[in-house]
Order: sequence, then structure tokens, then C-alpha cells
Amino acid sequence: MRPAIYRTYLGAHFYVRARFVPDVHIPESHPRHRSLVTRERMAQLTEEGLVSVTGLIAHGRGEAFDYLLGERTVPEAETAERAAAALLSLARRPVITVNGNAAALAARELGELSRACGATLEVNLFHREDRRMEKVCDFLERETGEKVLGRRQDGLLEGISSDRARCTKEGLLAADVVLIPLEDGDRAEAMVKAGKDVISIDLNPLSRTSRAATVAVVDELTRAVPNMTAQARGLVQRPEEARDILDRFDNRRNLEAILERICKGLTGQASTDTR
Ligand code: PTJ
Repeated sequence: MRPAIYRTYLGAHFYVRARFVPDVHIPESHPRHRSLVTRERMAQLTEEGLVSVTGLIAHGRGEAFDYLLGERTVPEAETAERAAAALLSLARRPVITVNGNAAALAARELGELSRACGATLEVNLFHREDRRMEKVCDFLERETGEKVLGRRQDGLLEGISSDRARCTKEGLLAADVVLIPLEDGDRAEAMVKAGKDVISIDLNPLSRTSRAATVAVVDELTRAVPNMTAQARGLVQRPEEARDILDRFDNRRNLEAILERICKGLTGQASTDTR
């Protein structure tokens, strides 16, 4: 069994070389290097039980939307990231919920964000099993150096009949602002119904999660989180500015602008392709 190789590329952290996936050489010069290296890492962490098998499908869906957005942080995403940082910096009890995909992709970055805005990290899994819960909590604690909630789930989020309702009283249930990277629509809607301000990170601008969120960040997780951290570090010192940013932010309008950007991009691309 070969050990995981840990690398840093373009300021983000990656684990490469899946244990049971044949070795592949991904040249640095490959135009899709970053994406291919990330896939290797996701494959490895699926073998290790951290990422669920359907997590790989969710990852592929994210890649497709990212492709449509040009694999970059679009200006509307920057606006949402600033609004998200403002919301987190003003929060009394911010919580960041983390699932298998989010832990695999951006554990350290989420740890940095939690420190920047004083947020608690809580693991909430869609495919919940005690062993997997333990694994994701251990991984997140090792990578962030922070205490993580979730091993003992003593609370229930109202409006969800399945296991996904499980959470902690001290974390999610008591939170006023919740950051939900790569979350499904049911839980996002239930959190809004419970009176929480919800920040989503989801590359799909059409998802129920993005639509339900107070602030929907339509950007790739590993790009979005460091941007939000940098903004939050400044805004915690400037609450007036943070309130002003939130007053001017309109989630629906921002999502419409992103959809328009995708459509225009596709039309432009289509006309080039028919040359
Ligand atoms: O670890 P678990 O058991 O809690 O399961 C986690 C997944 C992600 C499998 C589960 O929450 C799930 O099924 O999520 P959905 O409903 O597929 O939603 C995931 C959303 O995240 C989709 O809209 C994707 O487009 C989006 N997404 C995937 N990868 C990224 C992403 N958004 C931002 N950055 C990404 N890297």
C-alpha cells in the first residue's frame, strides 16, 4: 500500500496518487493539470472512505458547471464572497458545516476561514455511518488543528425526516449564520426555515441550495474559501462596512447575472464553433 502524497499547487493543498488506482503521470504542463490532480485525490479519499462514492458524482457535476464558468472566479462570485465574508464577520455564532467532499477538497482552507471569523466547524454527513463520521471528524481535526463538532449529534433540524436532520445543539442548532459548502437543497431550505442566515458554496446557480441561500457563492470551493477568508480578516475590524456590503447585496439578482453570463458564454462559444 503506497502512502498518500501531499502537495501544494497554486496555493491550494492536494493529495495525489490514489492507493488502488494505477499510477498516472500528470505533467505539470497539462492544461487540466489541477483538475486531474484533484480527481486523483478524490479517488484516493473515496477508497479511504472519507468521500462517498456518490461524492465523486457530485464532484463531476461541479466540474461541469465550473467549465461553463471558465474555471475562474467570476465577478458575481467575488461580490457574493465579499457578502458572505461580511455575514460571517457580523455573526454571533457562525458555524461551518463540512461533509466528505468539502473535507477532502479544502479542510485546511476551511480551518483558516473558521479562525478568521471565529466559526465552529461541524461535520454533517449525507451518507451517515458512525465509522465514516469518526473518520471525517478525525481528518478535519488533523488538517485544521481545530476541535470539530459532530461525533455526538444531540440535535435534530426540523423539517427533514431522514438521518440528514441530525446535528448538534451546541453548533448548528444554536448558529445564527451557517456556511454550507456543497450542500443538498433539503437541508439548506430547512436551515433557512429555522431562521438562520445561510451561505452556500455551490457551482450550480440553479440548485435549490443556491436559490434558498441568503448568500449563494457560485464558485469552486478551493477558490471561494481563501477569497472569503481574506475578506473576512479585514471585515471583522470594520462592521459598518460589512453591514453596508450586506445591504447592497441581492442574492436573486446576483444569481440571475451568473446565469446570464453562462448563457452568453455558451452562445459566444457556439458561434465560434460553427466557423
Ligand atoms: O459526504 P456526504 O455523505 O455528506 O455527501 C456529500 C455530497 C456532496 C455527495 C452530498 O452533499 C450531495 O449529494 O450533494 P449534491 O446534492 O450533489 O450537491 C452538491 C453540489 O455541489 C452540486 O450542485 C455540485 O454542482 C456542487 N459542487 C460539486 N463540487 C463542487 C461544487 N461546488 C463548488 N465547488 C466544488 N468543488
